[in-house]
Amino acid sequence: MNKIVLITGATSGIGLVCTRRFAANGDRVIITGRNKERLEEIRRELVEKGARVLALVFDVRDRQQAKALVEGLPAEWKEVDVLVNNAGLALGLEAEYEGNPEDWDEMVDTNIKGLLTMTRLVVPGMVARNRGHVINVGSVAGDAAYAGGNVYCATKAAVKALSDGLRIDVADTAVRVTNLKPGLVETNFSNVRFHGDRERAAKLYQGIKPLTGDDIADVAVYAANAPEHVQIAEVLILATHQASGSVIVRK
Ligand code: NDP
Ligand code: 8X3
Repeated sequence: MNKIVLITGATSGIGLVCTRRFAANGDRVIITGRNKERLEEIRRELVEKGARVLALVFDVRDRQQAKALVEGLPAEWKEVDVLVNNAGLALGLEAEYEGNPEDWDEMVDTNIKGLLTMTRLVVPGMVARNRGHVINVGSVAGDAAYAGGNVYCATKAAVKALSDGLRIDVADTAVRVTNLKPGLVETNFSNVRFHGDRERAAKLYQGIKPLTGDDIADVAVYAANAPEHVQIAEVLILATHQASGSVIVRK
């Protein structure tokens, strides 16, 4: 059955590929992000291919704006079936005692509080309809800290706890909760992490074949289309030569 899928951070990387894949599947997609022009380009590209796409421009850290836009969805877009909580970022790779408090705030506000805001806005409708699916993009970084990962790893450990907590809270309904935990995926992630130092970012993906957004979207689309009695609760997806957050074999 075709679904309504709301994806945060749909302008780049994993969120963008998930958008394309769900749209190609015939699902209606609500794409959200901060970059109005990019969202409009993506919307137009997909609509030209026959997809049904609605764009909402907001920062997940802005709770009032998120609330106004989600509550103001047109009636035919209101019944969101799948929420992909993807918007997120890492900033810096410094030791915890040398980190930048502004970077900490942005990671916590986006990766934890933004995800919670979206969950709070969308899941009550799912519970009322006794139908729905929340796909949180966690990370291998949430399984164990790695050098310099400190606050980012903590935010992704929080995504694990929030996914597990929500799964308990909706266990008496047909709503499903998935925590997708990718390892190294080549996206804009490391450019953002290193504040635009593209050379440093590129080095991370040298000597190893990293995952792509498609590898993650494969699992998201599979989980969203699994039979109703099947809940893909948590998936760790790693490149073949990555064994954990800190063990990556480059050749
Ligand atoms: P990208 O940088 O390519 O994409 C991140 C997306 O999140 C962008 O669309 C970005 O929008 C959006 N975003 C960031 N902050 C906000 C905000 N405050 N409000 C709304 N949107 C925001 O990285 P990825 O695709 O790799 O990252 C997607 C998710 O995957 C993140 O949660 C990340 O932690 C997670 N992840 C990534 C891995 C990787 O190796 N790449 C591995 C494991 C998990 P904008 O362009 O406006 O900044
Ligand atoms: C992104 C993967 O290993 O760079 O969450 O933290 S990692």
